Amino acid sequence: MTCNANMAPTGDCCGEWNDKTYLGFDFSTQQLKAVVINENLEVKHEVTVHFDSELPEFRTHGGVQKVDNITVTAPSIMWVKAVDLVMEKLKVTGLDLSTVAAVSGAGQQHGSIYWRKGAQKILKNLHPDKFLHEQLQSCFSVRDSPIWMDGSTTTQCLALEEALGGAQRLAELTGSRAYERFTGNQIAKLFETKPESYKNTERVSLVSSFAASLFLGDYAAIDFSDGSGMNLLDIRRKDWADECLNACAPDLREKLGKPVPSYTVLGNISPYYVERYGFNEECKVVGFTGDNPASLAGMNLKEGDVVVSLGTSDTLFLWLKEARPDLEGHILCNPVEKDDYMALLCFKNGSLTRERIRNECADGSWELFSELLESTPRGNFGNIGMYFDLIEIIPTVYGDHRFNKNGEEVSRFSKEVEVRALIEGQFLAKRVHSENLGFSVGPGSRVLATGGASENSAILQVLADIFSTSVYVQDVSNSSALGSAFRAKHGFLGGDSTKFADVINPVTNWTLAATPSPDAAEIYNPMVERYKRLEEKVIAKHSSMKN
Ligand code: ADP
Ligand code: XUL
Repeated sequence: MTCNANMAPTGDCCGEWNDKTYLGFDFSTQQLKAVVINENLEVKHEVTVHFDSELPEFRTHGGVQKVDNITVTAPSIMWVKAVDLVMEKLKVTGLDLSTVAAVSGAGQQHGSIYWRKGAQKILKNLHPDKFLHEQLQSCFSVRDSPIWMDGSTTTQCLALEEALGGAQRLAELTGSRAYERFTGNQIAKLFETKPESYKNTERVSLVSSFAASLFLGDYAAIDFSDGSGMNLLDIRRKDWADECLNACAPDLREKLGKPVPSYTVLGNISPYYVERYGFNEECKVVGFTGDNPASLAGMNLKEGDVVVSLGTSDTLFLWLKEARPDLEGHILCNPVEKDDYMALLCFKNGSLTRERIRNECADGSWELFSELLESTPRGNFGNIGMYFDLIEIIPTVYGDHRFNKNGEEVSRFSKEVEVRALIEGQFLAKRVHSENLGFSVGPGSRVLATGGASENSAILQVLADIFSTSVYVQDVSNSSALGSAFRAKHGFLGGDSTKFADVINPVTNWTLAATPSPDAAEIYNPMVERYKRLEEKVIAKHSSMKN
């Protein structure tokens, strides 16, 4: 009997698959991560490929190339080479790849890859005796993919909002007003500035659907959830909005392909992996999605939970039953329940800014950084700082701004005050902007922390204090790759017909990491108000510099 993705994987249908495993990837900004789980959702293997250090030939810094202050890209072929490397590493773990029943994955959101005419044919005919990167070298009509950190499409954003009758209308339709990093605006810029490259493009992928294509050996569909980060998808009808497509570039519907629910089984894994790595030919490829949606899937949320992800970007998100888009923040289709949504706030200056201040104040050591943070009192003697290495998303401001207890701008803080000002400033901003959107973290709710910096307990203490609520972490801080492995199993079991919550029901892997200090609310409630006023000052200063 052949194994069918829509059948429950009992021993009858998959006799040879008694010890099934599921493989989840995360093509994040700085690295490619892979997580393997077993039927009981226990993590059996984790491997990573760090772009800067393991693929130095691409000369990335933090996984990206900063072309100028606003233009940020990553070489598409670097991600392909990372797949070659990650597969070799998975082999070395001793994992029997024939046990993998399904593969899924996540990608940094918004980034776009431009496959040149003829690339599909190459993808469909991969030779198992060669690395992928040797074969796909010439498949891109644009060598460097614009990524989520890019802020170079303001002109296109204004044009899109105008074409749609205003920012609110665009937000109502697509879940967000126009944002520079959103893919429709990036495509519009390519069409305007490099029309030949656009013309030579057979397919535009997101990082997620691009990565899925590498496993499928064919162009993979964009999923609804990551597709919601493009300013192109009607998030209620779940189809491309023609008004948006037409405002961005010609023939776009054809170049994007039909979007699908995130849990769709896209097909069997490419014969390339069967022959080269010994995968089962029935292994399924389940739709890949964005890293934030995949992270939501990895976290087994309860009503009222707020996730704070502290990766390269800092994000804050929660599960929503209904979509009520606003001018700030994003509403995305939910990656696991087709009628639900998720709300997302993204802050560009996350871990890389923390690393900069760590290098300036703590000799590059997280340990020393944490000691400095803990050596200063909550409220930081009234000092407040805001640090933006790249133009921030909310609000669109830039540079370092330090204020003393009287609200006067100062040029320097001592090292320990600087470290606390950075961490408090970052979390005050998250609280202010999430409250602006109407998310209130009450006593009954939990903050769930994930991402690289969630390993730092001193940072989590500040988070608990500023939100006045307990903070929990998972055993695996890498919730996007884990969520992708869960989604692989969900898709394998039939996606639409199987409730995701039932698939991940056994998972209760949350540990209490920090509880708010007794005086936290008394200190931080007034500080939130001060932060709002100081942020307005910074916004005013920024706009007077622009004019
Ligand atoms: P991404 O998924 O965006 O590539 P990660 O979630 O893997 O990013 O987070 C990577 C970041 O985690 C690094 O840039 C680093 O700054 C941060 N990080 C790792 N360990 C610590 C720590 N102990 N304290 C604070 N930040 C940390
Ligand atoms: C979300 C966003 C980032 C990227 C990279 O809107 O731009 O979080 O997904 O992680």
